[in-house]
Amino acid sequence: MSGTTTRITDPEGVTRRRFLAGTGSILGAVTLSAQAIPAAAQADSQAAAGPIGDGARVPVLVIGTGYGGSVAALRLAQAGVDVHMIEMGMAWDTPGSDGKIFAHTTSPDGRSYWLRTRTKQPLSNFLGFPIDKDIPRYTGILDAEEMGGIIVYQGRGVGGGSLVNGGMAVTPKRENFGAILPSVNADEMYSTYYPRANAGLGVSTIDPAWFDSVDCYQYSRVGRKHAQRSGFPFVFVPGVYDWDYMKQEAAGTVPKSAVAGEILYGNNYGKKSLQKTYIAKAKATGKVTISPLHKVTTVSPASGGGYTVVIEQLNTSGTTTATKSVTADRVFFAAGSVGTSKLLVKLKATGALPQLNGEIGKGWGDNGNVMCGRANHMWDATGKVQSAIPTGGIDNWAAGGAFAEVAPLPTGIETYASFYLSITKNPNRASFSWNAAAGKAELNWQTAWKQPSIDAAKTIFDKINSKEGTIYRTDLFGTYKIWGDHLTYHPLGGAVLNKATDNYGRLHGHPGLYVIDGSLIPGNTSVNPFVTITALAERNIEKIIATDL
Ligand code: FAE
Repeated sequence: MSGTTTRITDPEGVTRRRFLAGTGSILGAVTLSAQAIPAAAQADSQAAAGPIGDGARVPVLVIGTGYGGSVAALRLAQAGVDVHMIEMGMAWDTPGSDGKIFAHTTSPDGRSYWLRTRTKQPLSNFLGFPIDKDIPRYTGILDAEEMGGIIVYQGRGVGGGSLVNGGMAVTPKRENFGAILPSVNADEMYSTYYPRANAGLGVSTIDPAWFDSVDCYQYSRVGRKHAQRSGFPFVFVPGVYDWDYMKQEAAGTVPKSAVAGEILYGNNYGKKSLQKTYIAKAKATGKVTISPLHKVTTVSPASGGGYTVVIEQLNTSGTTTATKSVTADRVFFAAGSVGTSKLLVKLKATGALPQLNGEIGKGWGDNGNVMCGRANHMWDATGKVQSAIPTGGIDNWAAGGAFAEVAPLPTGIETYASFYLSITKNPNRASFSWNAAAGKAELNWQTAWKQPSIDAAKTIFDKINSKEGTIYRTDLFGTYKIWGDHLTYHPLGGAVLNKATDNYGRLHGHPGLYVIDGSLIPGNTSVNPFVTITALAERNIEKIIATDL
């Protein structure tokens, strides 16, 4: 069973074994076995879902099954429209031979990464040791996409980012909204669409009394104590994890997921991913069909009206097994900020959609993500058992441009580390462009553009370190490297609302084409983005249904 094997065959094998012996950490425990991968079963379940046929004609085709795509599918179906969703990743509804659908954080296997032969963990080192390892190449759940100067982490599969994310479901402060989506009426968002999104996603906040008493949030309570001693407000971060289930996990009465440290590669229990909320409701209408392991490559006007959509069917090795051409009256781009931007810059540059305007590919930001760790004193233990779902944040947005979440470090051992993901006010914006020679879209982000994020995060952590007499950890992102400034989990922009599209996501120049995902948001949401992506999608689809259909 995955997670119990410690067979280590990577080049650092000897070092790894010594490391395991030295620390007892389960972070290094790895199985390279492919048995956990349910290839045949996944193929069966995809057949049962009824993949789209070559030559099909559909009223609405949605590219991608993340937040934007799921909202569009549900609301269109409720309005009586048949919808077909195309998803490049797998269905994630079939257990592997270990009995689990998703691999554990500390024992990644083929299920964990999208078409990689070696893991690319956000936290690449521990105690100075590199912790990445070889895995079988497979259409796994987390894509660590290396774009110019930044690694963009994204979910792959039915449910998009909701499969892999931390479930932190944060509505931005009203006072910050004008800077997030300047062309959108804030009154409507806060009275109607944020509440609708929060209800649809099943958002709730942890019971504070339980938080104060349970072992698995000791790390978060230490984070709160340090924040408050330095005069920073600590806020509870709402989430989509089922807190009642987590209480039972902590009590040992149900199989563990968050409390066992599951995050990044899927939660086997407890997290209300889109598969359990919007997508479940959409499927229940009987009007929504999903084709997993299908990737859209081209959209162009069809001669008889509507759009011709070319789709590649993939196997679990990532090889194209069929190419299908279908016609859709309307197409919703919901492939995520990177997926939608890459498709649109290609379609504009290659002349497939010649009327797209010059804003396509622009306004891309990383939501100011930067990570760091602090080394605590021995009397400030953060706990061996850490719930993988963060639930608290330090709000220094107004004064220092940073909102820092107290993140878990679920290694299974006491690390005496506090670990944080900061969302910061980083003004840098990148653009996607089409490289015709290479035949691919490229992003011009530069690693040095993270400096404003580091500066903003330091407004919190320099002060806490000085107050507590502590220092930054330098062993988590390399050797003697403090900042995790090479990545983002929150790609936003590339088809910005009211610029590349009209104020409701209609692409200029091509009636019947819409953008409805994170690419509409110009680079920053001041907090974690999926509630805003969902609320904006709720707003836009309501208008589109009322006026266009
Ligand atoms: P997304 O959810 O990315 O869905 C796009 C879908 O389109 C994916 O399933 C793709 O596989 C699919 N796709 C792409 N290209 C194609 C194509 N050509 N053909 C067919 N399908 C395609 O888009 N946000 C929070 O608010 N709170 C958190 O706690 C949080 N934690 C995160 C942790 C991790 C590790 C990661 C990676 C992200 C996290 N996020 C979090 C970000 C959040 O998941 C992300 O903003 C949303 O998922 C973006 O939603 P979209 O609908 O834009």
